[in-house]
Amino acid sequence: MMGAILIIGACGQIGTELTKKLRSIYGTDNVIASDVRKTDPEFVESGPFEVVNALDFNQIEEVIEKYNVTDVYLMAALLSATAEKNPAFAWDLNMNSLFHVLNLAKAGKIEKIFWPSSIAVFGPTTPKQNTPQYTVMEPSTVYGISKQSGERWCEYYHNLYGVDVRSIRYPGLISWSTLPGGGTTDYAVDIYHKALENGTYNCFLSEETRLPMMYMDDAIRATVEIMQAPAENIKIRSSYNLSAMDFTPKEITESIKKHMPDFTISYEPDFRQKIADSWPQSIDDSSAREDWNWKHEFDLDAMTTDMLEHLSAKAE
Ligand code: AKB
Repeated sequence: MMGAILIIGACGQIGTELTKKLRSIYGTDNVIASDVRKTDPEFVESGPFEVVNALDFNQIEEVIEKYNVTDVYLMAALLSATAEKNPAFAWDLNMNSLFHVLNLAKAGKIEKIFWPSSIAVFGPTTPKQNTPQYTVMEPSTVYGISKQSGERWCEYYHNLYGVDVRSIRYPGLISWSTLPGGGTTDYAVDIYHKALENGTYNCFLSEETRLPMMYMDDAIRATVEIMQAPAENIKIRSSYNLSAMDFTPKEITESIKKHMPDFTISYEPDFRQKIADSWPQSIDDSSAREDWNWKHEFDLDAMTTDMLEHLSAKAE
């Protein structure tokens, strides 16, 4: 029988939304949010919350025992841009937090794990268009190397120890309610904020940089759906390609201009350009669509309408 759910890294961009969604499905008291520190007091007080350092095995184990946790969502990680600035810590956090939960599952203390991977597992030698599920993978960022290694370990723990671990390669994620931190795709969130605040945006990627992206509503639904799918449907135990849309800074600008004709953009590529250039431009996610019926809902224009509506309402 399913016990409580623990979200590690619940205060981050995905964790915050995921906590709300899982609480609406399974009940507030059954979903334990945790993070290395208490951030937004409103969020922290909205349900059970524990301070947990994802690098501390004993802390994770104590919370699991305290709440009779069966399902863990490990969302704590350093993203691509931040990881390049602190490679040793990124490797430590991204790998050892994963080993902790995999080992807890191996020991029979938890039943199911969600662990996010990323399009960053691909690299400059990967086919860029419609990147297949199985292809050349030579990531050139610390973040990508950690995610690719993590995928291998997930599959290994599943094959050797029967650990029920499920994973998605998230593209860039865009949401109105929570800000991202330290990613290369973050411009696609910031641009909406700056459009409403200043009517102009200075982009750190060049205008033709095409990247795979997804609206947060779709990403959260995918996460819930892969975890709810019968175990036999999850045929890939490394991580699933997942896709919704792909666009360039120029195209997102055009989409915003449909609502705000005076909006302007300038371009000043920085170190993140090289990271973006090493990633796929679009993703083939037919395995996710076949195995557990994945279907996206939001395209670029639908996302822009929803983002601008919510951000304008929030500002009032
Ligand atoms: C990042 O830009 O680092 C992340 C990702 C694509 O995993 N959003």
